[in-house]
Amino acid sequence: MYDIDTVRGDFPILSREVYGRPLVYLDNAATTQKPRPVVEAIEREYYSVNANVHRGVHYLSQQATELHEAARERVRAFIGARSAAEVIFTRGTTESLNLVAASFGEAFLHEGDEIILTVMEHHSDIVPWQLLRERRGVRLRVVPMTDDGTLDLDAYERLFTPRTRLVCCTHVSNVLGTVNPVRRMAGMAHAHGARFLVDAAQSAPHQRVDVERLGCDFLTFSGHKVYGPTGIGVLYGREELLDRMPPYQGGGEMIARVTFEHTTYERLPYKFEAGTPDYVGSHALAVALDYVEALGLDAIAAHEAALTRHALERLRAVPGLRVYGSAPERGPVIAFNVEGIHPLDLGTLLDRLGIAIRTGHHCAQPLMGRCGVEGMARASFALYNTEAEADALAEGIERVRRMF
Ligand code: C6P
Repeated sequence: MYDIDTVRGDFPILSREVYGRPLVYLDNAATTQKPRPVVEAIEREYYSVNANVHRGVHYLSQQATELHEAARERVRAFIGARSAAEVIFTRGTTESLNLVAASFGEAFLHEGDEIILTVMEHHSDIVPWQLLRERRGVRLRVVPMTDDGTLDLDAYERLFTPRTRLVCCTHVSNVLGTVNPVRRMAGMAHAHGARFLVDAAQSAPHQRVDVERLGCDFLTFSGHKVYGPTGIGVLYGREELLDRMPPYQGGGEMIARVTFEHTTYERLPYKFEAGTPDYVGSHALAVALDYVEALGLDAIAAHEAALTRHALERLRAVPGLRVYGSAPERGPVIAFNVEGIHPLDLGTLLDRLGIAIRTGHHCAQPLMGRCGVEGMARASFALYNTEAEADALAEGIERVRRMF
């Protein structure tokens, strides 16, 4: 187990106050705070290396390019991809998913083809497929879940038809915390000749995501949820698929040769990276991954699991509080409502106590519908949270309850 005080010392923002109270930051599923090495890496690169990548013959450009490509290799190792050509830098999970929808859709999907999603997908893994449905006439089918927040795998199996081409599934639900059995689900998809995409936005910060072990064809995650900067994210794709997919956007970086009559494209991964990339962000993301790996993903997972157990125990003891989702395997996310209190009021009043949680539909309105609510409150934990903070949350909720 790592030393939590030392860890917290790496995150200056955790020692600030809001409304004169110590900050209790429990909105980590939305975005995580940044450790010093990440912020310092950004400062260092802008102050001493900054130059555009892949273009210049000059020293700084070459150095910036080396950092950017080293970051790609860092990500490759982090997700266990076979080749750095399979790692595409994007703006985040949302852009990664839109890229797959546009480009895989263009290359492989035709009218009447089917895509399977799950009822617990984030809007980022729903709307791009609906846009594709409008363009291409594909059909969307949805895996239901049982009342405890577990995907119904029998129903999943029954959704496959000879027209199923792709399955897209979140690894960990950003609302229920459910860890979905994506390895098994990928195997089932492959048995039906379909491809499998894992949205790892909520898993990459908390557990090892190894693309070979998971057996997925695509995987997406966001830098800002894994202690890196905003504006950088990753799309992993199998090389043989990416090779057959057309570019997503056109511009500099992604071309081999341009004439007005005809353009040829760069090799992977550059074919999918039009324009100046966020080379400072990629380097800072690599530093964030170094940070996480230095602490150890297993140690982080153990810390967060113990914390989530403790928080669940405390929250379940609050009268009138209902936790959504009780899947046996869960990530450090707890969504709940308290009888008689609107989640927005709860969030606003907790904020006055210095406690930051998220409230609303969590960009998962179909899931809200399945749970029969408009919105929920949600606490989500990270590697720097403590049992004392979970206690502060439970006590804060009790205090708000007494006001109603
Ligand atoms: N969920 C949350 O508070 P972006 O915004 O592109 O970095 O990530 C989108 C996204 C995709 N999939 C899942 C499972 C997610 O949880 C998210 C982001 C945040 O739950 C913001 S809505």
